[in-house]
Amino acid sequence: MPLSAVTVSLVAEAKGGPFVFWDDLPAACAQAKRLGFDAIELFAPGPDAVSRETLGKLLSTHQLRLAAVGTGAGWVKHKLSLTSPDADVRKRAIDFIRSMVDFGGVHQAPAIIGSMQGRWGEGVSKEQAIDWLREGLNELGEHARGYGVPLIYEPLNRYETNLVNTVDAGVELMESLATNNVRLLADLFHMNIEEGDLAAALTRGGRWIGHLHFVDSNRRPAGCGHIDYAPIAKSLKDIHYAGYLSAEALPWPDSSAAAEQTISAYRRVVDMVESS
Ligand code: LER
Ligand code: MN
Repeated sequence: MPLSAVTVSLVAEAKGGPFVFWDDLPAACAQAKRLGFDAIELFAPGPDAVSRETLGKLLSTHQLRLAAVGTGAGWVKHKLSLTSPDADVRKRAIDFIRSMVDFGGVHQAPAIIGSMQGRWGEGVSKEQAIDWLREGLNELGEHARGYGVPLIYEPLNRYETNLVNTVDAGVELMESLATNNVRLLADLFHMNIEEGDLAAALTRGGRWIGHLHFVDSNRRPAGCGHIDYAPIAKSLKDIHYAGYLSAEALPWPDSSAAAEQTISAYRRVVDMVESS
């Protein structure tokens, strides 16, 4: 059965982005627990944003798990990308993500590569960019293995990357890797833009789907847009999905209401999974 998670951002440069809770990690953990979430997903500025002890204590006090950690700050703060034409930038991108794998790994949480994948163009061919992306995923996927967690790779919609936009393209990339320790993130917002049929894409993604961003078509909390969750629940059952439905959604109309809306939508989806 899928588990529930809610996002918390501590990244000032990401203001306006699709994260439910902002800035105050202890308050976010208390509220996540009060509403019945299983976990939080943390978008942090870097590996030193919260000490291992502080985060461990918050998680244990509130009996929450860490679902995943985002690495997007490497892009929004430092403009690092795995496919930059500049070898030094690519190296610093790998180093940053490795430190985020360590940051999450000690709490048994995987790191997510989304915006740090970058894009091809400006002198870099698509083939070259995909080769660099593969190299990064192979190295970082093997590093994550040391913590017993996968590395999570996220296809994004066409306005955010031109590398991999769909679940099918993501599966093709996964199958071309040397490591077997990378899994796909299915973000329903990106999928709503790129997929013909969300549920069918999830079914084709099958065992490669390792994490899910639970959100609606307009990036508001699930239930506030036009995504039909019934066929999605059926697909999740068919692929035996036991990962997180993690709310990466706008804090709309505000953080508390978005979290409450998400947990009730999550419960409805779990009911649909059970009864499908
Ligand atoms: C970005 O649009 C996104 O969906 C994030 O999860 C990746 O950084
Ligand atoms: Mn996402």
